[in-house]
Amino acid sequence: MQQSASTLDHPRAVPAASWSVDAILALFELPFPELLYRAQTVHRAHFAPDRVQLSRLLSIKTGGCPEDCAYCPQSARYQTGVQNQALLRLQEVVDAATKAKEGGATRFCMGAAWRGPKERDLEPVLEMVRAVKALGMETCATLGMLRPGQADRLRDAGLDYYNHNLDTSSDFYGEIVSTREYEDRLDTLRQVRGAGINVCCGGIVGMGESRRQRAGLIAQLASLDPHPESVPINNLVQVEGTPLHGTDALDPLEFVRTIAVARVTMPKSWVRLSAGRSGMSDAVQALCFMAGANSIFCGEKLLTTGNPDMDSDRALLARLGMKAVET
Ligand code: SAM
Ligand code: DTB
Ligand code: SF4
Repeated sequence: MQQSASTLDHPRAVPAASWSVDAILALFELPFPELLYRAQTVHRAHFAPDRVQLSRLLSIKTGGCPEDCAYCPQSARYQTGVQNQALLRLQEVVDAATKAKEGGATRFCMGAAWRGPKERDLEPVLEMVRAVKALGMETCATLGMLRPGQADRLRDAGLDYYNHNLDTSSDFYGEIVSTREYEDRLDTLRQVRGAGINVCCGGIVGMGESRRQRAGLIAQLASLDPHPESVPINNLVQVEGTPLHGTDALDPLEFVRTIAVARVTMPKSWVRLSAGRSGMSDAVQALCFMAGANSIFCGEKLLTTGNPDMDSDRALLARLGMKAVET
């Protein structure tokens, strides 16, 4: 069995099937019906095909980020009109989580525009995690790179998931981010896994990468051992002022293929149809579910950009005869 150099080294790790970039590229190149058939077959072996998990995002600290991620409206380097907002107060977070739970979300994900949490930032976030957990929701945080010991403290506070994306393939990464290395991302993922926190890790497509580079991203994700429990696949949300604004949009069917390839290569992971849904037709979203997506972000806002509101998602799921996962 081929193991990639970046395979996570953790005692709970079980050997995963190995996928080379070429093998994944070959999946991308299958006739569309064949690829969807394979993805459906894998999906149905592990999940009910009519169920969707709902996660809700909240930006707990917005804008003014020192990093230079070319897609991100929250980088201090780009003029995007995003209003900077210091860390929210605990009660604001609890109120948002309560509302999210009432709306049917089972997981609440707190995002901060940091390179990584400073020591003085972590304590208030731990309180937020404790409070959201106490509401009976799954907790998730995405705070940037973690330093040794920080993941353990998040786990002890009750953090169920940590989101940290690889974003793209290692050979395209340098075009997108210069302020941190790919290896830094893998290191944070090791710390999360090492603390026993579930890993939420995916990427963004539609950033001008090639199909081979999309295959490279999926290969890297599928080489994580064990696979991430959640795999968010984001379609770039183009925000004016960011360097990637004006990039040629990805063919929606190529987005569906990316979802299908993620499903085939990571059979037991929750694959999330993530950012970019506002720009997608209902029919494309339905194809994503057919391709094995079984999770979405719900509610009218992601972190700083828009997302379909709960009413339109309820209507879409009803039209498709699909149901939200409860707890
Ligand atoms: N600052 C932390 C970090 O970068 O790890 C956490 C928040 S950051 C906004 C979380 C993720 O959101 C990024 O890794 C990226 O994958 C995704 N993201 C940010 N801007 C996006 C955009 N315009 N379109 C799609 N996904 C985006
Ligand atoms: C993920 O993969 N996508 C989410 C979440 N993890 C943190 C973020 C999407 C952000 C889209 C742009 C914005 O709203 O600022
Ligand atoms: Fe900062 Fe995260 Fe945005 Fe990068 S993706 S600029 S680290 S908030």
